Amino acid sequence: MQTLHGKRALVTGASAGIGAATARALAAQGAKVTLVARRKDRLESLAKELPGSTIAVADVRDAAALVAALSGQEFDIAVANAGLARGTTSVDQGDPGDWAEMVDTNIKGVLSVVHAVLPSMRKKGAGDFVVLGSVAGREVYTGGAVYCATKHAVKALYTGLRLDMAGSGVRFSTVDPGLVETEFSLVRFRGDTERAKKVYQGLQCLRPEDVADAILFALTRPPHVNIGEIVLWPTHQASTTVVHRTT
Ligand code: 8X3
Repeated sequence: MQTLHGKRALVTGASAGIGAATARALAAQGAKVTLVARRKDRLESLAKELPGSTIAVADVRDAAALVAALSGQEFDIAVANAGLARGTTSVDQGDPGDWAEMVDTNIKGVLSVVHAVLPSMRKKGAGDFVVLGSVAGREVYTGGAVYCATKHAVKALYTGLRLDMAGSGVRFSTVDPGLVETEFSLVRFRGDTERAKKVYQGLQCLRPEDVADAILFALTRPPHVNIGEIVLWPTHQASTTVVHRTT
């Protein structure tokens, strides 16, 4: 097992959910974490908890802004976590604004991290690049066409990065969770708490910490081992549409 002590890590979408849990897990292992998100107040309060961490307020949809916010920093680890879903309407009735937000955040957001960190990792001949995929990148469900398309794209980017960077010394991983209880559904349903609650009702979902734990597993393998793909489900979720609920 590799130690993360003193490693410089970047986590996007660090203000909540899987991103915040990952930042905590990395910091607990001694990494110095740069927390990236749009919500400065949330980043500041998390940074207070995590010794050695710094914040970079940026929207991952803007690659130039992310590079500027990181002001020439180099990283050993990057976790491209920022992502979101909007709505579950049939694709023919979808809102182009929602599509743009999902495509720009979920796909371009990963590319922004690529742009900001990979050149220096390649130069160094080492690094860990983790993308947050989803089981939605492996299946498509009714009402999820565009979100699922973005997560399929994330999987394609992960595969393409491995191919393009073969021999570089950089390891690539995709961590693809099923239902995780976070603000994800609240964001998807634009603050409709009742609707968001129903997604998780009667099911012991994954916790953000479970996903952070999977990321940590990949990052702490010996240098010759690249954990490529981790898919994790709640025990009572068999597919994106088959979920056993107790109520
Ligand atoms: C989130 C999982 O099944 O809600 O990426 O799309 S799902």
